[in-house]
Amino acid sequence: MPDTTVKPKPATRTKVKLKPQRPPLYKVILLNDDFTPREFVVIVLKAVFNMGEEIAHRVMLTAHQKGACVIAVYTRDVAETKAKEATEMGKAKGYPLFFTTEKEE
Ligand code: TYC
Repeated sequence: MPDTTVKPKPATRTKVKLKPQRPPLYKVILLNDDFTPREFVVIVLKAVFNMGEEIAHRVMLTAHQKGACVIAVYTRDVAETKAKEATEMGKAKGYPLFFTTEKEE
């Protein structure tokens, strides 16, 4: 008689390595222009990016001298919302102040 008993399979395990997934981060970049008053740039940096006076002033000067300055890093949604909000503050006053975002490598 053939052996028809069902034999249990030997236990096999597949190791699934779970890599913790971090969301990609986006830089918010402040661009220089020739028209927005320096003090107004400082006001926007303080209001939208929660900077203190000293840091905001230093960041504004860096953009003024170098043409642009990375000011913060956030998840995509937060970066885009803050860049838009800050750009809108300038627009409301008729200034060409501009904040953009860029994915971090
Ligand atoms: N360059 C502007 C001026 O001389 C000031 C300024 C600084 C504007 C930084 C934008 O991102 C900026 N009035």
